[in-house]
Amino acid sequence: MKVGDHLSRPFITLISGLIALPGCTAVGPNLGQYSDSKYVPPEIVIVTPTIESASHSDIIDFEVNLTNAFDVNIDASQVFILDGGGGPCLIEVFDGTNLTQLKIRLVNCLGHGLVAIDVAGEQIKNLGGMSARPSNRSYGVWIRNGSICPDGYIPIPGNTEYGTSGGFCVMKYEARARDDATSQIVEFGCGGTGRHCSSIPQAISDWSVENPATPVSVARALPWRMITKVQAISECQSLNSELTADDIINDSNNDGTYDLITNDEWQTIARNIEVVASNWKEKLIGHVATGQGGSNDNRLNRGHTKSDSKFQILVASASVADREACIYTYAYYSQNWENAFCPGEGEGWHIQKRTHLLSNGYKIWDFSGNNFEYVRDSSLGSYGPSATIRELQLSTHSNELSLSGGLTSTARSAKDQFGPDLAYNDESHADIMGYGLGYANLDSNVGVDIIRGGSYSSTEYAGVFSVGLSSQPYKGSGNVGFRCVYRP
Ligand SMILES: [Ca+2]
Ligand SMILES: [Ca+2]
Ligand SMILES: [Ca+2]
Repeated sequence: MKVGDHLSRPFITLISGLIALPGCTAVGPNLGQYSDSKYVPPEIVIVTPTIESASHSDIIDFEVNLTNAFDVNIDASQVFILDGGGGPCLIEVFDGTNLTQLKIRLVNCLGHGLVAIDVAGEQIKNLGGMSARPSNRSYGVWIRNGSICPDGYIPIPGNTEYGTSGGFCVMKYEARARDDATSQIVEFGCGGTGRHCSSIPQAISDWSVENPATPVSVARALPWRMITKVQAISECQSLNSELTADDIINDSNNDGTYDLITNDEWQTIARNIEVVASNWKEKLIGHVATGQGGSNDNRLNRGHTKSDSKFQILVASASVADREACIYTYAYYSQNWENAFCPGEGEGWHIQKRTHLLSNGYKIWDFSGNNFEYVRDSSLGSYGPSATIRELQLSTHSNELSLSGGLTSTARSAKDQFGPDLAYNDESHADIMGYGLGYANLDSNVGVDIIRGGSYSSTEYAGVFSVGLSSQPYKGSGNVGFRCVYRP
């Protein structure tokens, strides 16, 4: 792939490129009077495609606008697919030598997920023979494989222990806000003007009440924050065709149900991630301390969990290409990688890798790290003191309690309510929290809000099982977001 060309650009350019508005481009030299100059390189802009999603039989056309180009000779070898699950696709180039009618078409995309493209610049030259820089990255188009899941959602295998045996669909990314008035994704996800949401008074819990928006699952832009759990439930449920709460939950129109993810659904996903070997550093599932086939360094990746003032690392957007799973992490900036791939064979692995693989082959972004995420439930009592997730298996956490607000109310121990399936017994594990599983903040006896997964600044406290109980509702938090599910 030709991804590195983009990622070697300055930071600010990359950010603006990923969230560029239709028709805009990441690099925009002011050509002005020099527009015919042989000293200004040509510019390639891939126009937003006219469709947002496609079936396997659909064609996807990307028009390409060229500026200051004199000689063009593009064929499929200069077009690169950024495969976010929707590929593979066949590439066709139309009018590859035409300065004004160049068009790129994708056909026979056979996956389920996003595809985007970019174009190399070597074969597009100005009057002086100077080559263009690589194009912008196109918007992603969702490819559907006939899945029962809505666009942007991925299927999750069920787990009878959590009452989800039929499976369900979940947002592949933390929810983004699509402005109802403009239909644009809200760039900072918080109604403010910065990554801190600092222009929003903390007293405002839900900026979207005044600025109505709809939750969508896309890679670009920052996740939806500055929202209460009550409003997050309302936003997810607003996607239903029914109007009353009872009708929504009962699915009276028999067209499935959108909702905020429950703790049972979170556990279904987290325990699925737990038993997929490639999510582990040593590609071995679970307890593989020294002498059992691995070393005591084996652990699950924690995602984007390390903020840093030097690199201005805070909450981040994602990539349409799942392969770029280390994008915008501390490791990515501090180690100055040529691209956003995590190191190693295959799709690579790093403790800050932002994707996890599910047993059905789908990938989910930021299930650990980036934003904390609400679940629907509230807690009703004390599970014991705060502890690492690994320690939830100990006798100090044997209380069995139920949660309220979800779809089931089964009483469980802390390990079964929030923790992994397997037992993790090696106390000398190299990971300070043990196996990258995360931390359980159980300080409050009764928690009105439960947040999972940790955030961009949680470091070792983050993990797919991490949990925080809060006795007060979160109001106007810049690091708490949410994720919707769809129950077919
Ligand atoms: Ca709304
Ligand atoms: Ca329904
Ligand atoms: Ca998250």
